[in-house]
Amino acid sequence: MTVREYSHYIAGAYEAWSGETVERRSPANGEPVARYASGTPADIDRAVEAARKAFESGVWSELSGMERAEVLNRLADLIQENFDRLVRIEVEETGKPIRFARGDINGTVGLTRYAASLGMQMAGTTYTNLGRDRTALIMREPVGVVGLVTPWNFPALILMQKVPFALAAGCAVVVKPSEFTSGSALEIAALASKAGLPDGVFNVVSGKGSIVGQRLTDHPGVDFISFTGSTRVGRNVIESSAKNIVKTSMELGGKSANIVFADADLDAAVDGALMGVFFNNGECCVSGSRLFVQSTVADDFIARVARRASELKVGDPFDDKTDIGAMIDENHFGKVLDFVKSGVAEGAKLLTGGEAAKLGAGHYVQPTVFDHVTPSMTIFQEEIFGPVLSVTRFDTLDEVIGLANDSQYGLSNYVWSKNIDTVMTVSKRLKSGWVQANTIIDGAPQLPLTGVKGSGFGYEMGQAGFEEFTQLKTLFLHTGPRQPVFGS
Ligand code: TXE
Repeated sequence: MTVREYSHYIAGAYEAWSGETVERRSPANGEPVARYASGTPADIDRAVEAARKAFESGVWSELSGMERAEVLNRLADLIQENFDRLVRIEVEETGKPIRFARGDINGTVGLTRYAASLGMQMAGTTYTNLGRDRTALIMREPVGVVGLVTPWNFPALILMQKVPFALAAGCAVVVKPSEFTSGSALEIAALASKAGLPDGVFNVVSGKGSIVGQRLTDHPGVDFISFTGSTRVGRNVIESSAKNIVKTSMELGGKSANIVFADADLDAAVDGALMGVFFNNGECCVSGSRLFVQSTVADDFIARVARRASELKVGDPFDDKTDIGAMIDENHFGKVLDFVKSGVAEGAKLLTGGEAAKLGAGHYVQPTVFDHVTPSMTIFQEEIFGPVLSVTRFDTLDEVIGLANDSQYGLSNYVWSKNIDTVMTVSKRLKSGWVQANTIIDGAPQLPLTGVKGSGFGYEMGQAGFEEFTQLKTLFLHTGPRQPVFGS
């Protein structure tokens, strides 16, 4: 296998690099797959300067929405043309099953085309009812130079939940991708240049979070930081933003409830329970990792979930039939297994899995299901970010709302019931930015994602996600003779 090598992408080109590198080994087999420049604060400074220069020159920010949309749609075409290569990079670097990586890259195309259309409709408001000679224009402008920090679980998808929206608004961006999975960001930036994006509008600096991530979020030349990652680092980024008084958007962790009422389509809900926690190896912020099942159907339902989980295929991410691939790295793999141990030690009932799946040099975890999990247990409260399901039984609607909301997080929740009253009542009372009914981890570029509580704030995708990259300026316009205030 050839090892892909990258340096930073700044001002429309890969820079020459002779400094330290970060080596990425495939979590599936331990083989080296990529080498990135291990950036320094000076690299971030150069990238921010390039972005500032491009932004202020107007070469992108002053184009019409139509012109920006043309470039973004060409970028979407180029992503499609490079589909297989981008899918391969995602699988090599993340260890996720290839069918999910294909979904991710397809997702980036949809997000890019949707964002292009929003850019064409970027508009403000005019007030003509303020009285004679008085008009106000509320103008929507790009926020400026944007710092984007992205994680490893959906390297291309989360990148493109941000980048095309920022570009459609007229911003210039500096991206700091995860040090585990920087390949797709570095490739997509070069594709954007090929699509006609002016130099300096889309820059990528690779390297460690504590060095380049920290410098980007501390940088006084950045107007807005959009971060996706852990709550711990998110808090740190908010602290940095206080120094420079810049706006931030935080998409952090989650511990979503997946609630199954007895009157649900139970076949669909069994599949939903599996999808909820085993999709993307369980390394998913909107994972339905806490399953709540109504007692009257619980024994049979939980037995079916556990049996189906035990039949899932764990292994080679490049195999089309694989359901669960490798954990992102050895450290995270160890953390997931420690959570499993805590579940056993704290008295949850292990129904299936619970160990590493021994498959060569990769970091694989068996699909794991725990029953009789209670709110005092670690596995009920902490984001595990692996293929580990916690199951809790409930009797009444009020009881399950209390259980579901007993979490530091509030990103997404799910409810399964054929009763519209149940669905509406539960949806309204759940404390999260997103609720899905009779489906799970579904979505579309038009739908904003946001969190409450420890899951963060700010919007990603949808009209609201686009508006994050804009700001309003009010122009109050007086025409005709003006009545003096201080005499004549
Ligand atoms: O995230 P980090 P990690 C959760 C999940 C996972 C845990 C740890 O629970 O197990 O976080 O993952 C950059 N200043 N999620 O360690 O460290 C870093 O380089 C600025 C949830 O990978 O938060 C990377 O680009 N940036 C989540 C990004 O922050 C810094 C997705 C995220 O890394 C930095 C991923 C610093 N001081 C993990 N330190 C979700 N919401 O989907 C690191 N970074």
